Amino acid sequence: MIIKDKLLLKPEDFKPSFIDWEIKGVLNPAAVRLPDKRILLYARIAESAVQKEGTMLTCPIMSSEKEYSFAYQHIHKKDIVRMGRWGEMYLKDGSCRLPTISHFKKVILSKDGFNVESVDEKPVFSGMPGDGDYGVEDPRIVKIGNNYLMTYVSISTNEGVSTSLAISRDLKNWERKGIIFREQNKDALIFPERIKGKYVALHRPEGFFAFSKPSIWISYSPDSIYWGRERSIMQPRRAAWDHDRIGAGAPPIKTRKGWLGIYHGVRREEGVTIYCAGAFLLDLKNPEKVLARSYTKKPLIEPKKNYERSGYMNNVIFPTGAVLDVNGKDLLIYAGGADSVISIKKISINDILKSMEYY
Ligand code: MAN
Repeated sequence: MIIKDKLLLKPEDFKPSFIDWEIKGVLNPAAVRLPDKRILLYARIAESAVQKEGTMLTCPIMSSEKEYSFAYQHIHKKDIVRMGRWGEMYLKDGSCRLPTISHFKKVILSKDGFNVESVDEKPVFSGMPGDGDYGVEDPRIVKIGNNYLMTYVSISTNEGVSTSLAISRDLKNWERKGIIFREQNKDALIFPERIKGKYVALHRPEGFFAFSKPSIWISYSPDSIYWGRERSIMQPRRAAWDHDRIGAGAPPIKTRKGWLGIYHGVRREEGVTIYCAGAFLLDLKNPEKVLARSYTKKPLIEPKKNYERSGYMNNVIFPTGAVLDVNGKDLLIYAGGADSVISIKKISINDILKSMEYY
């Protein structure tokens, strides 16, 4: 199988939000084709203060403008350094829960998906108190009718690691709809069209690990806000590259053979955790029915490149975006590498369909 790949974005391509901050990773982007045929990415920027004595925001958390202004006026000077302003967003020092805080930046790619045309300086989407106090991560965007729907991981003090939904018509102004899949549920994405009148999503509740391993679930909704009729449709497999946990990656692409999805699977081998990417095919009319899946011994993509083997988290390929090439025959997969960089992989859809085991 021929995979054409390219390292697209790395931390040095972006400016940290504050002096004395550093970008630890540029990863796990949403990808969607724009009406002018170029491709838009929402890149996740994970950053933190450089850890040295007296620097600000060692454990950043989103705060409200009111809280920020109060502190600015009333708190002793030395404490002010523990707060910061980030465009329209306000941060303060929080309890140490996450080593980095993430927001999204907009990147425009050429029509072929391989060249970066522009990178926005300001965040296009960040967490806020009550919806990602500890940041937002791993977005997925689909267009349904005139609306763009974005699912993203929101990490909040009271709601933990959940999945939220936001809707936009212009990819700039987002209406936040709140949490759709509650605590310890991520890797959620919505299908690009309704099936039998219902919105369809894949998601990944963590479950009780000793009983069932984290697997891919399906869920339906009449309005994209309230979800139900859930069940697990794909599970980790014994002695496979996806032995320990799996999660849906990019929103599925409609092909004549079925819904083609790209997912990640994790295994631990001799103390090393490895994230690979695989493919699956779901029935067009009944997406609960898994028609095919990458063989247990052969993932679609293994973390083989240097930028996937070493970085913030070694041995990680984490696909979150997939767009059909302008030729209609190839798939452009956008993925995080080692939780540090973003790459593109171009693979022919026929090759992907041939690489799977059919049930
Ligand atoms: C989890 C999440 C992702 C991350 C992977 C690999 O699934 O934290 O954001 O990319 O792990 O570390």
